[in-house]
Amino acid sequence: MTRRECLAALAAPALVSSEPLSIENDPLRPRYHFVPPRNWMNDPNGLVYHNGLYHLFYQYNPNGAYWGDMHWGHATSPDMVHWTHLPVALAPVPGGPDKDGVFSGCCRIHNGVPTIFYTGVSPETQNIILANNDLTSFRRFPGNPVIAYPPEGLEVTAFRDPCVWQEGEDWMMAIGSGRKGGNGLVLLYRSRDLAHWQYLHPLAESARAADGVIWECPNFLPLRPTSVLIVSADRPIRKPFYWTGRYESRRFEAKKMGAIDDGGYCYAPQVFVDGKGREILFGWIPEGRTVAAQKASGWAGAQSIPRLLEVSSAGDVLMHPIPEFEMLRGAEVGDPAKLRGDSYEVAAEFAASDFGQSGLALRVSGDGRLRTVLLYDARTHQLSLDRTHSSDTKDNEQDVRTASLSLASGEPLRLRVFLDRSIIEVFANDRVVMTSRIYPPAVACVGFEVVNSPSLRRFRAWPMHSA
Ligand code: DQQ
Repeated sequence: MTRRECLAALAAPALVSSEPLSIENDPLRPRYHFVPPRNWMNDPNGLVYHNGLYHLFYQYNPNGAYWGDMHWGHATSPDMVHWTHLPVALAPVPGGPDKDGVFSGCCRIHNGVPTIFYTGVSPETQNIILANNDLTSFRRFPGNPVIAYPPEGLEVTAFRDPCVWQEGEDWMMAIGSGRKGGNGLVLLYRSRDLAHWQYLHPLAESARAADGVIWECPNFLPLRPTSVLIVSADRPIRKPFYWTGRYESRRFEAKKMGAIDDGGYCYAPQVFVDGKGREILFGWIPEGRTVAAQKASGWAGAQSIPRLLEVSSAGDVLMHPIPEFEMLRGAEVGDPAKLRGDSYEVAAEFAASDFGQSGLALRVSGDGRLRTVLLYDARTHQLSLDRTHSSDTKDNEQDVRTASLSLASGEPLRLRVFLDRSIIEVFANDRVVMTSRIYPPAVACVGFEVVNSPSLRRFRAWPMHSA
């Protein structure tokens, strides 16, 4: 090897190898976001903190890296950062109310017993499972399905994804739905004993088809003084939204609407209360490449960095990456010119008053041709994530996504960016989040640049260790 070849080899990431591509050495597979050992994953399910451990269940296809034959995968963690994979928790039971799939749902602790509420597909019905104390064995409730049909007289396009909470002596359940020929809808039920459920009325309903003809995976947080409803709007868009408003006498008066994520790659989020009493959101990060590429890679889907939710006095939902992820930070890099790689966190602050467009370019190729660009335009108040030159192949989704972000007078632009090989998660001023996927050639694209560096006021970065 010549000295030049030797230096080139040292500068390149360790993944340059002649080994055949496998899940273990796949340079696009995230290193610190949760991913199952193999195959397809979508929605987070049954999030719960019990007996000192976090349990993450998830929609899982054990047959391959494509959607279908829905099971619940399972993992546990002491900190929501490091996970231990456990055997598949729930599988469809032939002849049962979930024979065609165990769809999404939640887990609550009822009289000390972890109790799972989920949608069985046969078609869609609501069902209950009781788990043992460490959530490793599961007993189906003999009275399943506890809700066998949508409300009488209501023609719906979906009836799934129960979200359950307690109100005094009553249990409440919100179910994702949509009116046939109409718009997204969340149905509200109540029960005293979990076995018998009475339909009350819609908890919320979309006024326009543009906000989704089906509202999947509702999450309702009956907080005081401001309650939060989150839904994943399906068709014509696929996007999670929130509404904040007042919840009185079991009626929700929605006042303000906002996006949970504007990047296009966070869907079906689920919120739960963690061991510290915090409201935490996990979202499914889908792939942005062809099904053939997913199948070839042997895995598809990741979970977002858990987000800590907060409702501002103005009724906005603020989102922060949980501080636990800071434990993965390596040695700090203070000079942007020295940052390289495919896996890091950046915290950058730009002065708002003296710039037009500012931002960051990630995964830049040696020749500068390939790059993913995050840009804020102070004149249009738009944050944009440009993937049109993220990779060479047209097999990957390539577009520019934008989000509105108005800064108050004197407020700097504060960006927290988490890059994890093919995942980018951007938190801007804690009120806009954009999650995206990119598939650049691994070795070539490890460069980083600041766009309009004179406006940069603070910069810190850390390579991230694998979780
Ligand atoms: N995913 C599940 C459904 C849910 C959808 C099926 C949202 O329960 O509505 O895999 O991604």
